[in-house]
Amino acid sequence: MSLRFASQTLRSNSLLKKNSILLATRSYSSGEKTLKQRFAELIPEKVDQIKQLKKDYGSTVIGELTLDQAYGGMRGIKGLVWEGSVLDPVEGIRFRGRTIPDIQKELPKAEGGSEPLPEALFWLLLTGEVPTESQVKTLSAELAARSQLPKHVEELIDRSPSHLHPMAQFSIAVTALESESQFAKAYASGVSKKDYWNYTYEDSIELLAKLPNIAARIYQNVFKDGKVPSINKDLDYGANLANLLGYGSNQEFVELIRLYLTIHSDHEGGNVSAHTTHLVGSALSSPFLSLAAGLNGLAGPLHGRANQEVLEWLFKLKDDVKGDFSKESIEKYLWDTLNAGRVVPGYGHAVLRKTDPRYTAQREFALKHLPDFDLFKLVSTIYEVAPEVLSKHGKTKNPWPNVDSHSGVLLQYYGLTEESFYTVLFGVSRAFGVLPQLIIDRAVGAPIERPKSFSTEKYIELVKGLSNK
Ligand SMILES: CC(C)(COP(=O)(O)OP(=O)(O)OC[C@H]1O[C@@H](n2cnc3c(N)ncnc32)[C@H](O)[C@@H]1OP(=O)(O)O)[C@@H](O)C(=O)NCCC(=O)NCCS
Ligand SMILES: *[C@@H]1O[C@H](CO)[C@@H](O)[C@H](O)[C@H]1NC(C)=O
Ligand SMILES: CC(=O)N[C@H]1CO[C@H](CO)[C@@H](O)[C@@H]1O
Repeated sequence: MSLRFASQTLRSNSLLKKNSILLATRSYSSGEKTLKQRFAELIPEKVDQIKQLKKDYGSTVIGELTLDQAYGGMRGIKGLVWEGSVLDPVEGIRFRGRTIPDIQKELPKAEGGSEPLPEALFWLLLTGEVPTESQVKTLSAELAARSQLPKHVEELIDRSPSHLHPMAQFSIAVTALESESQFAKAYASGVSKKDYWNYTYEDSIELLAKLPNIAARIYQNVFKDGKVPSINKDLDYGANLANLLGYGSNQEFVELIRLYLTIHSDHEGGNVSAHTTHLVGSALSSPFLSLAAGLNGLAGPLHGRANQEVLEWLFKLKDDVKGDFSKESIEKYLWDTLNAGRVVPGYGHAVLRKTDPRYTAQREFALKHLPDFDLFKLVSTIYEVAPEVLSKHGKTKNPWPNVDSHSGVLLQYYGLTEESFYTVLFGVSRAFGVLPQLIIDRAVGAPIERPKSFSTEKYIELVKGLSNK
């Protein structure tokens, strides 16, 4: 064993010890199972279920594949496994079988709050079970306790120039957390495959715990005076994030953040950010490296950045109609957009074929808390007009609004007006959706991912051969 290797192993052992002591004290404080204990109990069932399924149906044909799909962004090809959520074109997303209204009703809430706690959703996505209030409290406390950033990560963020897009800073900071990876250390010390999930779990919690400090440090550096408040160990995740951003004194905003983090978390496994995180993880890169890769995808304008674009479009509309917010005037603006060959941002979807329930949840939040806000009224009028215009236009398969057409307006109302930061909030939320699958992947021994590719010449050969038959 080389010296470097030996010292790495030594360090990792002491780290692990420190951590298991922490966990032991924590499970003392509540008689109930911790998330990690509950997940450990559930794994064997899942492993057996998959083993049996493969044994019984392993060679069953589950779909066909056309050449168009190979060239068309692989739409509709079944080839990924994702336990947390399934998207129905009409009904929208279900998290472990539950719709958004279901989880708003069933998941534990903060005292006095009415929106679900995102850490409760994390529990649900990982186990399929709704946690009790005290189980969520224990998880919130653990996340707060592990929130502090290593010095070198703080320094990296502080040294980033303010013209570097917040998403690029976010990705750099998450990548640099690799120094803390228990998974990387455990792997290097040669732990058994069946223990991979244990360290993936620890890294995932560590990562989630540190995201509020990363996001807030970027926000405060780029847009404010660079001072980041401290985490309050008695608060839930959403309340802490709101505090760190500087909006924690407004309880409505805190509620919005809880809702926002919950509904932006997961939208099946084929989404760029979800798929990328899962793919990079399949090479046994740590959760830090895997999530950072996913965040780089989320930064793209066709994906997470669309919420920024909706807002820019709305502001232009506002200028353009000069105070005339009648349906007629908005209808004209919509046609102007379409006739200029541009898309109506926030409308349309690759899979959905009706109003996105994530849009509806945000609309209901607005109706409750900000019914008279002019930007909200504008968004509402567009909702009355746009589907008909888009249907008449006849191109899009889905004339209904998606999640991004509403999220920015809510943040604007509470004064978080810096659009270029919005995708960072989206990224914090996405971590709640993609990390559970990463833990499950390691627990069930998911292999490295490696689909088959051909060159165009090879595809020509293939289709000619097939159509001659
Ligand atoms: C979400 C989106 C990328 C899905 O793309 P898709 O799966 O290719 O959508 P469709 O199959 O319905 O597209 C068919 C046609 O309708 C057009 N179309 C789709 N949504 C449209 C919209 N909101 N406004 C105008 N035209 C639209 C497409 O550009 C495409 O035109 P083309 O044939 O000239 O290329 C697309 O609807 C879009 O660009 N929406 C606006 C941006 C947005 O809101 N993004 C956030 C996504 S959550
Ligand atoms: C995870 O690893 C630690 C350190 O090796 C060990 O103490 C703990 O028992 C493991 N937990 C599980 C659930 O395997
Ligand atoms: C194609 C697809 O499913 N796109 C989704 C990817 O993720 C964003 C954020 O959840 C969704 O809004 C898109 O609909």
